[in-house]
Amino acid sequence: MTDKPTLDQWQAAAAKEVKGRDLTWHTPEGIDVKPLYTAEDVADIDPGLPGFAPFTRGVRASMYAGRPWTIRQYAGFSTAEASNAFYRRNLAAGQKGLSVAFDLATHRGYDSDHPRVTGDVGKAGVAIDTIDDMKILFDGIPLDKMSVSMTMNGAVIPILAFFIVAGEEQGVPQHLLDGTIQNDILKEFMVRNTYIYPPAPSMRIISDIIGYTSAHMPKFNSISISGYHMQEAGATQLQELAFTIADGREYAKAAMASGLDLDAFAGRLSFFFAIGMNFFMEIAKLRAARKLWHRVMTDLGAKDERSKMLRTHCQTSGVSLTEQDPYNNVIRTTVEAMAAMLGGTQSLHTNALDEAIALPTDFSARIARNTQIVLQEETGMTKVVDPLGGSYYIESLTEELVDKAWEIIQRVEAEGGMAQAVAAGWPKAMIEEASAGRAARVDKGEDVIVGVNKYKLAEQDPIDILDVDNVAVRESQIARIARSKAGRDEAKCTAALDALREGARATANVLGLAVECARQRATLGEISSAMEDVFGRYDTVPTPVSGIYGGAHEFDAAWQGLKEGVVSLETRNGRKPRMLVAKMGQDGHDRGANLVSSAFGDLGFDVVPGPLFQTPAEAAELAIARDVDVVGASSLAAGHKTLIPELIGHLREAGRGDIKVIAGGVIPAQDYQVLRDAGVQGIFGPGTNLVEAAGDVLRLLGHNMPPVEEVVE
Ligand code: MLC
Ligand code: 5AD
Repeated sequence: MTDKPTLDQWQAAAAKEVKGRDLTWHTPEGIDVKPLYTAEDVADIDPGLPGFAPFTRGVRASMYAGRPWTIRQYAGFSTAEASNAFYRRNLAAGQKGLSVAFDLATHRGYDSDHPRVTGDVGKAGVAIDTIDDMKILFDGIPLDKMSVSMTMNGAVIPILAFFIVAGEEQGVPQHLLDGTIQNDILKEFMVRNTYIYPPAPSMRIISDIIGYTSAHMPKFNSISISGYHMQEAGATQLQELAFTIADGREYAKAAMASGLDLDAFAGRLSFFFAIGMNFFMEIAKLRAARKLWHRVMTDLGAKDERSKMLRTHCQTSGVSLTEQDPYNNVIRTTVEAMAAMLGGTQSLHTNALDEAIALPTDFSARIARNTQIVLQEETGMTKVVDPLGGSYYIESLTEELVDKAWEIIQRVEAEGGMAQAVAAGWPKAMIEEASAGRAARVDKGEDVIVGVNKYKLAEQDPIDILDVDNVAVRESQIARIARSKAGRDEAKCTAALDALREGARATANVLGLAVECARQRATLGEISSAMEDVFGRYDTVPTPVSGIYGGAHEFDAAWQGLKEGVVSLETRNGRKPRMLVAKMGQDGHDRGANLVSSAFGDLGFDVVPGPLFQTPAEAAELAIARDVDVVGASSLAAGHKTLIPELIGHLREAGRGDIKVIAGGVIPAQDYQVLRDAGVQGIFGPGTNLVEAAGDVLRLLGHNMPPVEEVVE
């Protein structure tokens, strides 16, 4: 018998094969992943058993062998009728739970007839103005049988009130309502930006909801503490993990401070994570999250083991998907879905292949849904609980993530908790730095994205996409608001709204009062503004990071050429080229805008980072007041066909048609001609290389320079 080979012998053999090249993978999380893990790496690790503390291996003993995860596709568009029909088709085809996407007007507490939301109604989700819309949304869907998730954070009070009353009018008492409300405001202030009120009253609203649901809705998950949007905004998986657990801790503390007993509500706190392309890191992240949450809840004094279970929904990563060669997205989503299941998720949304440019069609939704059905029903993968448990790599990575995340969570605690940290701004800055670093690696070809920076197609065939006619949706919503108002008892409605306003001023539970407003047919906008009268509306100013994108390109000839171009424009015009990065409508997705501001700032542009939520008239006014050369309109929520032409109209009316307008973001090729006809002079879709885009902008501003060499072959 030969002796067993030693680790040193393996090391030598591997080094010989690769001629001494270092095979360590330095991940963005700051983890040095080795090319081999062995029993030595896990000698001190005992992950325990599924269904038992600390739940590293899963929250249920039988996991998917007993019941598979819920196939819960997030959807919503246009009117309540159209979304209801879409839900019913999907449920008939094998979807198991519902998940409602609301339009941005609804998110931000505006009725569809509000002048600030003309470009947003029905676009990125369904428009809900009144309890009548909510009833239509769930028509024929029994709310005591179907679990419903609603992604709502800003206008969470009117939406949850409408849901409760829709159940009531369907004959379902609130204690039987099953579902989840997102209700996670801290990440809104960090990355998603659909907040309405300032942080303090927003935190009070969350405690009110936790208090109300724990008393009256025992089956309802009061919050979905979300890391998803952090990863979408560019966070590393470690940042996503740490900040999400820290957010959870903050909410639990806030609810306790409002007088609630931890074990009375903790079992209904739930979570939500993104699952991107770093396969094993994602699996380890979910396992680490469960272990960390158990630790945090034990620390806070929870007694009931169910209070310490981290139950989560996952969604495959939208930002990992591409406009280019879009069928590759099916592959990416499948890989991500497998990571979510191997990590032990309770519920999953798989993205559609047209994700980078539009909302799903029936066709793309079918493939997305079937990705999960095939995994559940054809592969046998659900038969064994936590099949990767005991893997040297997975167990070791799980522990490393636990330790590294714990350090960040401790830092948050030391600085007064997550609400404080969010107010101080450092988590957002950390995420934006990670985002700029990732963009630089992609644009330089260091991080490969197939079809975008490697193996590019010579020609792209556009695919069929869903287009929502927001003018028609808006008109039908306005008509329904009028009908709803005509049928109500004005005096009772006003009295209910007055009671809500007074209750907000005092310490009453605002959800309880809003339920009465919903019964009296108050609209979403009316309920929101009754609270706004007391709480105020919150605004922030973007603060793009600097030096990261430019720093990564410092030694590139193309980048140097661009910087010289900027200097020559400055010499010619007597001032730096000036660009307004505009965000119009209720689209708060600011990752693209922040990246552009920061890269162009690094190049030497004078960048005016426009505030979120401007109307086209306000953006035009700001462009003129700051005398910019070019406006870059960033649109990620489908309002571009309405908002950008309006902006150009306002510039022309003011005699400043000379200010150039370019557009960037989630803009399908089908819309390019409409925008060009309206006067847009450059369009930059998803996956745009910022170095190339900057060359185009310099040429547009009159700098005579050759096309920038392709950075990546
Ligand atoms: C589960 N059950 C089992 C079992 N597994 N019972 C016996 N044996 C097993 N093996 C039981 C559970 O205990 C539970 O009952 C019931 O079955 C349902 O299972 P679940 O595991 O709780 O799943 P689910 O109901 O789907 O709830 C999952 C959740 C929830 C807890 C994560 O919060 C949820 O559905 N979240 C979805 C959030 C979402 O869709 N978000 C979209 C965001 S999109 P009981 O009685 O114990 O409850 C977004 C994008 C954007 O945000 O716009 O920015
Ligand atoms: N329908 C389906 N999916 C949606 N998403 C956002 N809005 C909708 C909608 N109305 C998904 C996308 C996006 C993520 C935030 O949620 O995947 O990346």
